[in-house]
Amino acid sequence: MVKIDIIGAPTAFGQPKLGVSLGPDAVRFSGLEENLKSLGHDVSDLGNVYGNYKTVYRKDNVKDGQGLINFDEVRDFSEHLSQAVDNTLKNKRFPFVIGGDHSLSIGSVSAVSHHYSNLGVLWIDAHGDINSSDTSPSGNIHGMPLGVLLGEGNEALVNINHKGAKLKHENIVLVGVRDLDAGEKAYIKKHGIKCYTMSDVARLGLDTVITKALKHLQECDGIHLSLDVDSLDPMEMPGTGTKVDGGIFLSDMLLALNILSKTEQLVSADLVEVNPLLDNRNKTAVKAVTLAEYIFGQSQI
Ligand code: HAR
Ligand code: MN
Ligand code: MN
Ligand code: MN
Repeated sequence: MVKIDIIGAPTAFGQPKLGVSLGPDAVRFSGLEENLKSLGHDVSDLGNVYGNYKTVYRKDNVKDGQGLINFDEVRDFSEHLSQAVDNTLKNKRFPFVIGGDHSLSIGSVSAVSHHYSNLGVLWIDAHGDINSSDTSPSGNIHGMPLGVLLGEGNEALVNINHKGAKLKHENIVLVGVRDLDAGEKAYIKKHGIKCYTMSDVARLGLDTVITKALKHLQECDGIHLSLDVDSLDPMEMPGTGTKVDGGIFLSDMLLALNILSKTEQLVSADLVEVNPLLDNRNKTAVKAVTLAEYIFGQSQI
């Protein structure tokens, strides 16, 4: 039995497409809390986190001097989310953060890293999200959370929750990536970051990849899962903002999550980038709930 706090993180400030701020409610309305409860967990939905701004999105996405889009809003939201995640961990509960765009992981992981000094992160995504304000081609902060958490680029983002880098390069594993910018490729190579691309997944199988990833993180005192729904194939998950063909299929992902759910090291998770306005009859949110069930131990028999 896991004591789970569902934390809605409806931020859309990290990217330009409207609708991802509706993600948490679409996932709730698809049965998230009820289904996790019926697996035997103690589940509490804490509602959504909001920052000091009146909205969680902007129609005009404004670049600041450093080329960061909606920087003030992202920083503010991240601080608020990190406080919520901190509280959940202080209460000895599992923060399950539902997005919202992937910039939210700056706030969630920053808080988790304050409680685990050797935190590992399993980042399942079509993208690397390891740009910084220096390397980003777009200025969209949802392409930068891992860069920020590694201490790169804009200092105010790096210092969210507490000062300095939150993760070690050797404690990250990327899985499912198939759309990396040139700067991201160079950074991953330079720092020797463990990265299983979609080609690796095709060759080895996702179950083997996850088993290898867990082996890589075996010395970590906790593991955070950051699951971007665009890691799955767009045929499975149409309701997301940056689709990339050639992704993971649901059956393979469920098998991998089943393996992951068995490790005692898993301490927190994000499920991000569900955008109901881009979806086909809410099927992305419905499948997101299935992913959630498997993260918390659902199996097929
Ligand atoms: N790498 C590109 C950028 O930094 C696109 C990032 C898209 N990111 C996400 N999150 N959807 O995974 O702008
Ligand atoms: Mn992402
Ligand atoms: Mn803290
Ligand atoms: Mn992505």
